[in-house]
Amino acid sequence: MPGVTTTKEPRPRGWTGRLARIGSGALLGLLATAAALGVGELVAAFTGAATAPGTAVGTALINLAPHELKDFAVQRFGTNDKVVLVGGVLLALVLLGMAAGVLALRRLWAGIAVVVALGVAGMVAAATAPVAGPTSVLPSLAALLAGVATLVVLVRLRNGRTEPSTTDSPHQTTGRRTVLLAGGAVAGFAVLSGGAGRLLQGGGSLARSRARVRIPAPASPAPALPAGYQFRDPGLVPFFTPNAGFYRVDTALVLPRVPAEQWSLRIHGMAAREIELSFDDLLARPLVERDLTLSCVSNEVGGPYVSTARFVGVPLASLLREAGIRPGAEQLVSTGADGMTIGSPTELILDGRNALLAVAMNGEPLPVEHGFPARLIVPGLFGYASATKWVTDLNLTTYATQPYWIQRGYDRTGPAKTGSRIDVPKPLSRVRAGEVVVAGVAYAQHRGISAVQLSFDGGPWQDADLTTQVTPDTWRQWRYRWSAAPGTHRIQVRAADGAGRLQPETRAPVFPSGADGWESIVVTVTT
Ligand SMILES: Nc1nc2c(c(=O)[nH]1)N[C@H]1C(S)=C(S)[C@@H](COP(=O)(O)O)O[C@H]1N2
Ligand SMILES: [Mo]
Repeated sequence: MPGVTTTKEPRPRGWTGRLARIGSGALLGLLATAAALGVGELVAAFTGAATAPGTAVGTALINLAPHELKDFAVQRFGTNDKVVLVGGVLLALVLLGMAAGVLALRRLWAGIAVVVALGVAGMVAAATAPVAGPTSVLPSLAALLAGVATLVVLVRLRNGRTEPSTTDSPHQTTGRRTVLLAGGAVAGFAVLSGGAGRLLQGGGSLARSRARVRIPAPASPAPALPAGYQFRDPGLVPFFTPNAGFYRVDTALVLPRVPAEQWSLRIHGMAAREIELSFDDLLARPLVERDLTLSCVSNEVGGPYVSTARFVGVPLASLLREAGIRPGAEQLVSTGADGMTIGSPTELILDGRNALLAVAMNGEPLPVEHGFPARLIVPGLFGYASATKWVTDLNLTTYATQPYWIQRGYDRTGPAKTGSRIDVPKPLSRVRAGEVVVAGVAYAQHRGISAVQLSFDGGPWQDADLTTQVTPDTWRQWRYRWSAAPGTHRIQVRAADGAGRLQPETRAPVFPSGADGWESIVVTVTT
């Protein structure tokens, strides 16, 4: 280190000295934060992945966020919104931890106070989570203790090295080495504990449970697919969305891990008798297989949060009737293992539609991200009002009970809105003049689609060709062969549902009941 031999001043002088001091403070803080987070992950292997400090804080932020921010995140980052959130939380923790280190070199107690505050924030977040248990605070508590201990030890070592009484060069050299060794040990410990924690949290047990599940043949198979149910033009999404491509929207930062063997469903509330079912009980019942389209209230006009799959499950109405629905049970409030609560009108579940407690999707047990081992799906309702994943509890109740999204101001019923989307050509793309295929999907779950129309450059509306309707619960693809002349053109699309009701032109935002408006794209036609 330049200047060490000439200076007698133990305190850093000038901006280089100050900078060096800030740098080593930040490094100590970073190490303390890493040790804290590592220990937190390790303890969370026993208390549940959702209770790890960073995850608990992230979850709390999701639940506190105003809907505008949530909508923005879903639209801007899509399914990546969680990666962005967790990254942001970790970055904030690391920066605050570094600040704690810098403070601690001056005043140890001040640095400790920051670490304690962070740990307490984690504990509060974990304790107030929707699925909090008595042990939920332990990872953040352990992280707090590990963070403080690391900070104290490293600061003592580091300050000991530059104490006025220890400025002799030989002493300094050993001191420096000790600090470096201690720092390295802390870093190694953080990586090991964090890595072990993550490994243990994952565990192969869930994958094994899912691999063991055998879904019996449905007593009522899906009706045969009619001829012409699908167009196959390049760029068009297939009728059945593959599971890996099925859109995913939820507030779960870590996927709930519910092995089928441990799953049970409780049906209670305004019911004549309470029912509890195991997964085997469920599979022993007559299963039905249905093709259903699901969409998200957060989907913007022309957006990607709509998909279709072949589901197998138990009719929800039969389960509720078995429990004996008492008069006045207006709403079924379902709860997922992530603590999510979703309310659906009882009347709609009972009106004969294919409301399912689903266990399989496109020929396999539900993927974990789509609700393994069981989820609800009620055709005609947006996902937030019907499609509870990892469902474990069905409560027959009144509208006085306010589920998650209703507390946040969304529409109480959540009917899925009619939508239409242009998939080819892509917005702002260039196509060659001549015949150009314009194609996409349109959906109005449970009402069906009766027409899709296109307008070019504000001209008259033209009918597009439609695939054969599979069921009113599924989307239809549409296609139009356009004679494209060179230039820049605007293409607009609109659909009419089964009752002939056109999508409204007036734009509506996602909040509080789903977006409205006609999708419109601009393409350039070249000669
Ligand atoms: N347990 C649970 N279920 C949930 C959610 C959730 O956050 N947690 N999100 C709902 C929303 S808003 C939608 S749109 C659908 C999406 O289902 P998917 O991810 O399988 O497409 O799940 C619904 N079910
Ligand atoms: Mo949604």
